[in-house]
Amino acid sequence: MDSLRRVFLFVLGLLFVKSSYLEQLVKKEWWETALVYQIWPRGFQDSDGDGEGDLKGIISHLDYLQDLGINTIWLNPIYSSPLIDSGYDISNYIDINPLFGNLQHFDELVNEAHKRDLKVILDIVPNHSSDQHQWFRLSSKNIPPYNNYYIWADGSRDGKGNRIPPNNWVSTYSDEGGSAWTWHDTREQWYYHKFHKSQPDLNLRNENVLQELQNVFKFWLMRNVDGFRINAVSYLYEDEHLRDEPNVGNGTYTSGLPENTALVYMFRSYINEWVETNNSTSKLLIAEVYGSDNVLISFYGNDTHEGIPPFNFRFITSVRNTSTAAHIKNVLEDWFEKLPNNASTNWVLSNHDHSRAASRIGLNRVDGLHMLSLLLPGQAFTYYGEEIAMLDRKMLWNETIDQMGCVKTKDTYANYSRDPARTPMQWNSSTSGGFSTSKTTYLPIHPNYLQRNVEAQKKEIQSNLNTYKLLAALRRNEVFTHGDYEFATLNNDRIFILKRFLENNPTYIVVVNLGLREEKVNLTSLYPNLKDSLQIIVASSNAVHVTEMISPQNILLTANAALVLKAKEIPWSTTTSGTNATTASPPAITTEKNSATASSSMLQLIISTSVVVMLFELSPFV
Ligand SMILES: *[C@@H]1O[C@H](CO)[C@@H](O)[C@H](O)[C@H]1NC(C)=O
Ligand SMILES: *[C@@H]1O[C@H](CO)[C@@H](O)[C@H](O)[C@H]1NC(C)=O
Ligand SMILES: *[C@@H]1O[C@H](CO)[C@@H](O)[C@H](O)[C@H]1NC(C)=O
Ligand SMILES: *[C@@H]1O[C@H](CO)[C@@H](O)[C@H](O)[C@H]1NC(C)=O
Ligand SMILES: *[C@@H]1O[C@H](CO)[C@@H](O)[C@H](O)[C@H]1NC(C)=O
Ligand SMILES: *[C@@H]1O[C@H](CO)[C@@H](O)[C@H](O)[C@H]1NC(C)=O
Ligand SMILES: *[C@@H]1O[C@H](CO)[C@@H](O)[C@H](O)[C@H]1NC(C)=O
Ligand SMILES: *[C@@H]1O[C@H](CO)[C@@H](O)[C@H](O)[C@H]1NC(C)=O
Ligand SMILES: *[C@@H]1O[C@H](CO)[C@@H](O)[C@H](O)[C@H]1NC(C)=O
Ligand SMILES: *[C@@H]1O[C@H](CO)[C@@H](O)[C@H](O)[C@H]1NC(C)=O
Ligand SMILES: *[C@@H]1O[C@H](CO)[C@@H](O)[C@H](O)[C@H]1NC(C)=O
Ligand SMILES: CC(=O)N[C@H]1CO[C@H](CO)[C@@H](O)[C@@H]1O
Ligand SMILES: [Ca+2]
Ligand SMILES: [Ca+2]
Repeated sequence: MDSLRRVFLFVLGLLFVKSSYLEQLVKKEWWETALVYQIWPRGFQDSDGDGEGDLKGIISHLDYLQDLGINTIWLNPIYSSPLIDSGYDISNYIDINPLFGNLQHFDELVNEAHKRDLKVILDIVPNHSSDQHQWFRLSSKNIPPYNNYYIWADGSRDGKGNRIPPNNWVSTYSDEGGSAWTWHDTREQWYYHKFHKSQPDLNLRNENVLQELQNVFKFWLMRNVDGFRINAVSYLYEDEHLRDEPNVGNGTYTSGLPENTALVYMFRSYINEWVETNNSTSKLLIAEVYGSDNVLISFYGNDTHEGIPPFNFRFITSVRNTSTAAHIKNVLEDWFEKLPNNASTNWVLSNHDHSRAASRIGLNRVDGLHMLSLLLPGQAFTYYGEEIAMLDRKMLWNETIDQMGCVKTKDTYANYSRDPARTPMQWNSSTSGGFSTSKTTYLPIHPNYLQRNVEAQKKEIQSNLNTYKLLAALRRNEVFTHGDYEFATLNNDRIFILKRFLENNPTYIVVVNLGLREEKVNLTSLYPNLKDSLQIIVASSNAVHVTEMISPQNILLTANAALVLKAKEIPWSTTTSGTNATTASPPAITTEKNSATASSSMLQLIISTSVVVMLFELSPFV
C-alpha cells in the first residue's frame, strides 16, 4: 500500500510538472491564431434566385464552413448602399442592404455561426460614405451639425470663368479629369472624394463624425459581432490646409498621415472599453493599410497606446510565380524581423482587390502556398473559393461592374477591374454552379465550374479542397499555434522548407517544390538528426508517390508539389550550425522553454512510463 502511494504521489508530482510546463505556453487570444474566411456577399450563395448572393445564402453554407475548419467569417460590406462601389459606398452604416436581406437575417447569421463555434467580423469603412447617405444629403444643404461632416472647400475660377477645384488632389477612381474634387450645385462648394465621386470623404477632424463612427461600432457590437476589419486606413486623413501635392497623385498630403494611426488607436481603445464594460469576449481587429514598413508597424501601437494590427500583404505584393525559395525566405524573415516583440501577425494569400492565387502565382502552387500561409505562426486569411483554387475569369468590357475598371477605357479597363476575382462561388455543376437558380448572375460565373467545384473536389481524394481541410485542422495543433519556426532552402533554391516545432511535440516539416521539374530532396543534409522515416500528414493535390511513410533522404516531389511531414521521434531542436537554415524566435515562446530542451524529452519519457506503471498498479483497486 505504501509503495503504491509512493508511486501515485510520484506520478502526481510528474503530472504537475508536466502541466506547469503546459501553463508556460503563452495564453493567446482566440483571434491571434484565427483562420478567417473572407466572404464577398454578392458572390457566395443566392437564396432567392435574383442572381445576387445574400445573407440567407451564407447561412445555408455555415455547415460547409464549419466542416472546412475555418473559425471566423469576415463579410465584405453588407450595409445599405447604391452598390456603385460594390458596397464600399455606404448609405446607412447601421442597416442591411435589402439585396442581402435585413437585420433579422443578420442576427440569425450571427446566432447560427456562433452555434457552430464560428465568429463573424464586419468591414467598417470610416473613410467615406455614399453620397446617398443622410449625412451627405444634409451636409450638402449646409444643415448643422452635418455641414462639417464632409470635406468641403471653395475653389476658384480661371480667366474664362470656369470653376477650378481647390487643389491638385487626384482620385483613385480617375474620372472627372482625375480630380478628387466634385462641384456640388446646391451647396456651391467642392467636396473631396479619394475614390468615386459618389463616395465623399468624411471629415474625421470633426468630433461629431468620430462619435457617429463609435456609434456604428457600438451598434454592431451589441449585435454580437466578433470584430472588425477597418477599410482604407491610409486615406483617412488629408492635409488640413489642403495644400497642393508637390508630385501630383503621389499622396504626400492625402495618404499615410500620422493622424491615421492616432485614430486607429482611438478605435482600439473604444472597442476595448466596450468589451470590458460589457463583459464581452475580445474582438478581432485588423486594419487595411498600405505604406512603408515603418508606417505599417506603427499601427501595432506605441508605448502608451494599443493599436490594431495591419494586414500583412507580403504574399500578394512580394510572391510571384517566379519567386525562388530564397526570395520567399527573405520576404518572410524580413517581415518577422520588423514585427514588434510579441506581436502576432497574419498571412493573406489573396483578397477581393487582387487576382486569385491560382491565376497570380499558378494553379499548381496553390496547395503549397496554403501550406505556408496556414502553417506559419499567426492568423491566416482565405478569400472565398481559394480552397478549391478558383481562377480569375476574364471580364468583357460590357460585363465589368467594378468602378476601378469602369472609369477607364475599353483598352485599359482590364488592368484595373477587380471583377475577375469576384465571380460566383462554384458549388457544383448545376445551373450557375449551384450559386443561383438564375442563369444570369451579378457577374458571370467562371465556365470551369463544370469541373472545378466544391462537390467534385469533395469526392476526389487528392483535391485542393481536401488538402485545405487537412491544413485547417492541423493548424489548431499547439505546434502551430504556439511553436517556433525555421526556414531553409534546398536544391539550388527550388525547394522551400518551413519547420515548426515545440518542446514535447512532434516536429513538422513543410517541403515545397517551387520549380517546374521533379526534385529529389534529402532532408538529412539539413537535419542530420532525422533518422527515422517521416509520416506524410498532408500532400498537395498534385503530389504523386504519396505513401504513408517516407525516407527523409529520398523525398520525390514532382513539379510544384508540396508535403507536410511529421517527424515523431527527433528532439524538437535539431538544426546544426553550418546549414542554411535560420531560426527566428517567435513571440509565442517564453525564453525559459528554449533552455529546457534536453531535460524535457527525458521528462516526457518518464511520464509515459510512470503513467503505465500507475494504471497497472492501481487497476486491481478500481
Ligand atoms: C511624393 O513626392 C514628394 C516630392 O517629390 C516626395 O518628397 C515624397 O516622398 C513622395 N511621397 C510619396 C508617398 O511617394
Ligand atoms: C502614442 O501615440 C499617441 C497617439 O498618436 C500619441 O499621443 C503619444 O504621444 C504616443 N506615445 C508615444 C510614447 O510615442
Ligand atoms: C457597453 O459599454 C458601453 C461603454 O463602454 C456602454 O455605453 C453601453 O451601454 C454598454 N452596452 C451594454 C449592452 O451594456
Ligand atoms: C462576466 O461574464 C462571466 C462569464 O459570462 C461571468 O462569470 C462573470 O461573472 C461576469 N463578470 C461581470 C463583472 O459581470
Ligand atoms: C509565370 O507566369 C507567366 C505569365 O502567365 C508565364 O509566362 C510563366 O511561364 C510563368 N512562370 C513560371 C515559372 O510558372
Ligand atoms: C513578451 O511576452 C513575455 C511572456 O508573456 C513577457 O514576459 C515579455 O515581457 C513580453 N515582451 C514584450 C516586449 O512585451
Ligand atoms: C458583350 O459584348 C460581346 C462582344 O464583345 C457580345 O457578344 C455580348 O453579347 C455582349 N454582352 C452583353 C451583356 O451585352
Ligand atoms: C497592363 O499592365 C501591364 C503590366 O503592368 C502593362 O505591360 C500593360 O501595358 C498594361 N496594359 C494596358 C492596356 O494598360
Ligand atoms: C447544386 O447546388 C444547388 C444549390 O445548393 C442545389 O439546389 C442543386 O441541387 C445542386 N446540384 C447538384 C447536382 O448537386
Ligand atoms: C543525404 O544526405 C546525407 C548527409 O549529407 C548523406 O549522408 C546521405 O548519403 C544522403 N542520402 C542520399 C540518398 O543521397
Ligand atoms: C548556403 O547557401 C549558399 C547559396 O545559397 C551556398 O553557397 C552555401 O554553400 C550554403 N551553405 C551551406 C552550409 O549549405
Ligand atoms: C486600399 C484601398 O483603397 N482599399 C479600398 C478603399 O476603398 C475603396 C473604395 O471604397 C475600395 O474599393 C478599396 O478596396
Ligand atoms: Ca439573392
Ligand atoms: Ca479621407
